[in-house]
Amino acid sequence: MRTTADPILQPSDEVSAALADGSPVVALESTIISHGLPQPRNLEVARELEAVVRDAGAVPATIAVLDGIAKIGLNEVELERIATESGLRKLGQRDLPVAAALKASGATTVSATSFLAARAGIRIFATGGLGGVHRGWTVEQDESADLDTLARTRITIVCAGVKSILDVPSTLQRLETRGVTVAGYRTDTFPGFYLHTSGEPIDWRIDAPEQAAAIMRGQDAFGGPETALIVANPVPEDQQLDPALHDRVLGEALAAADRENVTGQAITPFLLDYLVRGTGGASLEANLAAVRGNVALASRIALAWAQ
Ligand code: PSU
Ligand code: MN
Repeated sequence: MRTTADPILQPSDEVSAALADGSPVVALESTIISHGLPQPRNLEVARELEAVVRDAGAVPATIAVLDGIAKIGLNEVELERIATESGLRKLGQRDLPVAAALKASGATTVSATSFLAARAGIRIFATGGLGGVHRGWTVEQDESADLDTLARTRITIVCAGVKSILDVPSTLQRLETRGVTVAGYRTDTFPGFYLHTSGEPIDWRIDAPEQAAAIMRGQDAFGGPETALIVANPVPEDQQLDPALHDRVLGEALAAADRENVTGQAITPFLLDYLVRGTGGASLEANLAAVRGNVALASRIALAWAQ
């Protein structure tokens, strides 16, 4: 039996030390590793992303739940479990207490990772693309829990926008309604995940990591609801997925999901996997380019924030 004295939230020694002395820390999620990328590439990527953070002079904190404990910062063995263990759950924020109670293991989505990072005292988090409002939401009501968590969690999330499998304009509208701050990084339009741009305009543009840190200080100075800051960082144009190929394969993927009745938590991994296969791996390269860029930028913001 776990007693109340047992910590349910366990930062690694390295992360604890960095947080204690105010050194820059960047949170990384694990669902992208376990459910968003194919094996064996996913383990390489998990290691590579941590290396990008370290090279920038910050400490990586990959977050996951292992045997009921929310781990903030994984060691090599734990990272390998996330990448290779079969039957690993995909945990949103609402799943965390259940996983803890049942001593289950799972990868954390943006919603669960943001929540846990903020609880642990980490302010900056990098991922690929956020979840959001799904196409067909008027009927299915499928909207990622990522959005709700970002509306009540003080975290800065660097991402290449929201996944292009989603209804992007409706997602932007939800972010506006829920009061989530959005700034484009060196762009005036919202990025399109695999694509450099979604074509949707955004209101604010920043051009330096220090500006992101200044916005964060502004959030704290104003106080009020603990909302997130989304720093929307596009994949470089020369590394994006070919837009015509993207549109064609995404159309097929959406039709296949419909035909096979894929719903709920399974839909995002299904579509991403379909795109990887349908583009001969090109979507994977674009996804990775986006994530790498986001992790690098998040590290620079973490350095500016730690000043
Ligand atoms: N970014 C990626 N690949 C991913 C994800 C993000 O490049 O697989 C994951 C994140 O964990 C995000 C989740 O929270 O997809 C969204 O899932 P859903 O639509 O079921 O909320
Ligand atoms: Mn969903």
